[in-house]
Amino acid sequence: MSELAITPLSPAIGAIVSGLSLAAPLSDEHRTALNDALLRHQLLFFRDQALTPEQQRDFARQFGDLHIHPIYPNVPETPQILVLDTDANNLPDNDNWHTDVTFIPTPPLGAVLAAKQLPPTGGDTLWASGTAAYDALSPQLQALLSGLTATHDFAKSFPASRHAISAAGRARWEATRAKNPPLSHPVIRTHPVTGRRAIFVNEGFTLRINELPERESRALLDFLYAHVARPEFTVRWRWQVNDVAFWDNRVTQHYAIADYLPARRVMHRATILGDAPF
Ligand SMILES: O=C(O)CCC(=O)C(=O)O
Ligand SMILES: [Fe+2]
Repeated sequence: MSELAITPLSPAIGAIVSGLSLAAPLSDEHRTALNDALLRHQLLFFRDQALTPEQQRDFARQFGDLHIHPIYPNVPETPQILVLDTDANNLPDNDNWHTDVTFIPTPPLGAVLAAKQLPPTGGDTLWASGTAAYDALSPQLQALLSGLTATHDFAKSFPASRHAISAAGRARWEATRAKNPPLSHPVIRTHPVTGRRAIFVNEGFTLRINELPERESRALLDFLYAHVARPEFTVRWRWQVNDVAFWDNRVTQHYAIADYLPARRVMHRATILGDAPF
């Protein structure tokens, strides 16, 4: 068995893993080691992984069942692989802090993102640790937040104005809307494995804190969004082609910087289903 080297990128979040090809099935030892590293660092990077869509799907599947995104396009023969192919004609829309797919009752456990084509410069991605951000709050605010729930809505990040233009787009959007009515998640979630607590509201999908008047909800959400994004809790990744990122989506948020237009940037994502937040 090859030796894995795991090099942290910051105290709060992120590590680089070397000594492993993701293209072949993992040994039990390597799968366990990656799982442990993911729980510890919340975000893992791998260099020089020229994965086919099938290999990326099969890698991700070793950690759980995969989600098929209702709106984003996918690789037709491998629908579990979502394609983010952006340029001046298809503008990026992930330049906001978000946790993926919190508009379903069981948001993803994690995601595996591969860089396929990159702009000459720009197009970095940032991640933030919701546990580090939670830990840094005062006990008083932690206690206040712990009893609260928030509404999340798919349409906040996938508005009809962008996704319901063509007839086919409108039909898909309407069906997705009907299947995914706004729902509630706890504002603070407990990681099901580590037991650590994390801020679990995000600018991408969260509409409001249910138990508070709108003005208080707005002020508190704005504070939490700014707090999670403090540099102390984040890491910024400068991609190379064939880099792969694997993040724990239960306790992190991310932001894809949209500074590279009109150049093109192509990413492939596999999304691993999770369980109901508590
Ligand atoms: O393109 C990126 O770097 C990340 C996009 C994103 O938000 C995602 O893949 O979930
Ligand atoms: Fe995302």
